[in-house]
Amino acid sequence: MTERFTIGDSDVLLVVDIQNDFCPGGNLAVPQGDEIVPVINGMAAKFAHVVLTQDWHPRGHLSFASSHPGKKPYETIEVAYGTQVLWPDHCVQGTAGADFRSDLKTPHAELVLRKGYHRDIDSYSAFYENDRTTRTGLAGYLRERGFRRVFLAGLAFDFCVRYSAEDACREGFEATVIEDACRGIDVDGSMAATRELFKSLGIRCIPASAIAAGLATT
Ligand code: VGL
Ligand code: ZN
Repeated sequence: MTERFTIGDSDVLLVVDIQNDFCPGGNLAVPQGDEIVPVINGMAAKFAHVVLTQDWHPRGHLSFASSHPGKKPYETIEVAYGTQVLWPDHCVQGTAGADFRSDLKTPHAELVLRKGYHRDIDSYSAFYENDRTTRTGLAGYLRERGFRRVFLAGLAFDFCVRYSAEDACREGFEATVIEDACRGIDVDGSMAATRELFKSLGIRCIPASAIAAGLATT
């Protein structure tokens, strides 16, 4: 039986990129991305503290294949900070694709953390941009708020959830991924690589059913 996690005041749910463009019908649709919204809604109600991330790119962002003549989505290029996967244009600031899904019900979310707004740096992680040195400020925020455990859910399992979980761990938080509250893209074996990485870092993957509301949130 899976261990149960009783949620209290030092726990935060990090809901990653539940935006129209990452769901069916969107520009960078994650297969079945919409299916996790009700799972997240149910789980979020058990957390007193919820933080949302929002992928938030300017037009002409370096991660867009359309910014590189002759390149197609899912090809890679070498940029100043290493290899970058090229994506269809997505989550452009102020567009409907960048909006949160209208069925996401997290009215008590305390922070919306936007990322990916530097034109020349992508940002999968909610903590560090893809140069792996520019900080988003989230670690400082979570520390100031006194959180110790970070539970992660959202899109995509093998990109933004993966890097956010890894960095939460690197920043000294206990990171746990709610696996049935995530869906992945799977570019070039990225799903399997993510599972391996989580194993090697001691990041647990648990089902949403293992989350129990504690006294603090009832
Ligand atoms: C994401 C690719 C590009 C994600 C964001 O949210 O996982 N993936 N931008
Ligand atoms: Zn993006």
